[in-house]
Amino acid sequence: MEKKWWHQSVVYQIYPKSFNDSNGDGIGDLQGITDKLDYLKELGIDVIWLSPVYQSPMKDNGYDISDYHDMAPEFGCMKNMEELISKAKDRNIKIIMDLVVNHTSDKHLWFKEAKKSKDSPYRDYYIWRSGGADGSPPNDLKSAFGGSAWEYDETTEQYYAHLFAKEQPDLNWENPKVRDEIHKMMNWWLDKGISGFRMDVIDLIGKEIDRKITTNGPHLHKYIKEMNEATFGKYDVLTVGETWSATPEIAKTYSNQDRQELSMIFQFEHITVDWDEVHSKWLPKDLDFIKLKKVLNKWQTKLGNEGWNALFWNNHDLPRVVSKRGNVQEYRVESAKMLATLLHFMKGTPYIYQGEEIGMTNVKFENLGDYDDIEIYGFYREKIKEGFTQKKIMEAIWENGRDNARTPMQWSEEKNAGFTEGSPWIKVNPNYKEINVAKALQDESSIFYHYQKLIKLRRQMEVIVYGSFNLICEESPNIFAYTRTLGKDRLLVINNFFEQRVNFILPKEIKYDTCKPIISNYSDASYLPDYMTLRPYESVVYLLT
Ligand code: TEU
Ligand code: CA
Repeated sequence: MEKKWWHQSVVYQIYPKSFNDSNGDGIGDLQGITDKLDYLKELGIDVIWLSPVYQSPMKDNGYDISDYHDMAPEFGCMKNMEELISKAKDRNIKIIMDLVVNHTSDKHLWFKEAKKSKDSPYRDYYIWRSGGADGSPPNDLKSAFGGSAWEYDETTEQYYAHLFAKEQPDLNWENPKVRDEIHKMMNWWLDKGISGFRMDVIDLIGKEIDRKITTNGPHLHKYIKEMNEATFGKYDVLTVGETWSATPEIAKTYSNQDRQELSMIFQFEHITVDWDEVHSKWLPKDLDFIKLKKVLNKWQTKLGNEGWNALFWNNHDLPRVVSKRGNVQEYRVESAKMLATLLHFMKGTPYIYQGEEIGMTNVKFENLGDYDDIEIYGFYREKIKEGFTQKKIMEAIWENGRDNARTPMQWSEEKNAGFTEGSPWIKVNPNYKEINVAKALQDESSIFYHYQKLIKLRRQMEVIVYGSFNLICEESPNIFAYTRTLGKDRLLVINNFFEQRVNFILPKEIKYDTCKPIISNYSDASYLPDYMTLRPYESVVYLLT
């Protein structure tokens, strides 16, 4: 496997609407991001993944794009974007853009034209079908946000397909003109100096809608290969596909260097491990910890030299990990650091989602009206229809709703957490006086400095990047421990995943001459790993030689 710059990098995801508002309109913006570059430099990250900043009616906060070549005016203008790219570059920070091309907004010029008549030159940019004899939709495919995946259009008396909201019509990737337009647009952005793309639901673009095949469709890899050849293959960039349906075998088809497709993908098996078959994420089962270990172990060991992992706990669609898997009552700091260490010492490229580095938590709004997310409202409507109680639905939203990740970034204990001078588009988490960046920067034992140290260590130690992974204590119901080995260097990573104290006994086959703890989440970590009692969420990493 050829070494790449992005093997060594740490990526930071920004959700622009919620990051930092520079002009007091209550909405985060590009200038606001530029203003915080020094903060990100201090954290030490190498790459920013910007969630969509393109022109958009914002039905899905920018994942519904109406113009790929211009910025959303609430975020700023092209000059702000160019300045962000160049000021980031001055600090050695690269920018990757969100590429949302499974669908556009219904307000995109292509769709507005396509709707006008069956003869429109843009008609075949989208997926149109006639209904059944009784007027019913072409088939029973469902939208991810609730209801049918087909919307009837009066003008031409046909349905169009939308796997997400009806305002997000799916592009017809079978049309070579569509692929060509997308390639041109991607090259236009690459020429502006961006360093890659995060590809939204890219596993859907090879779909065959009539056969109800959506993920991993027969044309998928042909389209990705073609895209690589026509666009980013000529540049030294990072590409990461969002692929909810990936298994390790599938991951290799994307990220094996010999195949010339993508750098890596986001897989979600460690996220969906507790999802319920019927209600997916909304009414999860209890976590099966052994299963979680098995899943991550599988991903760590199966790719070998034929692929590369993306490592993450959080993104803009997921609840905050410290709320989900940690303990926000008594052990917020300890558990946030443990989760960070566990992830950052695995093999792959780590992604940090804004606010994760200060241990931001889920939010609990009592009124449905305080939520904004289109998915939350779709879920609410559907479950009311199914007869669920209001209480049950609200609890599901508190635990798993996407707005948990989208409350404003908590910068300080000032008004609106220092996010805006005006009134924020979504309420700030009331815990901002306790949890904020200013406070974290003043406290050398904060979660922030733990992340900073993890990033520094990755840069200093090749074993973190390339060492082989070996899970130990597999059967332990409490401990998540593993080793990483490269040449003479071996890392021993020990994490108590829970609150109960538990004994760790070093497996006999692990021998060492010298031993040095390199990072931990209690100030007085043990100096020898041979036998110890792990405290709540205790996490410690040793370098053994
Ligand atoms: O998400 C893909 C997706 O499948 C989500 O609906 C996901 O299942 C859900 O959010 C899990 O909580 C991507 C984007 O990341 C998301 O923000 C967009 O809404 C969606 O695509 C449509 O573009
Ligand atoms: Ca603003």
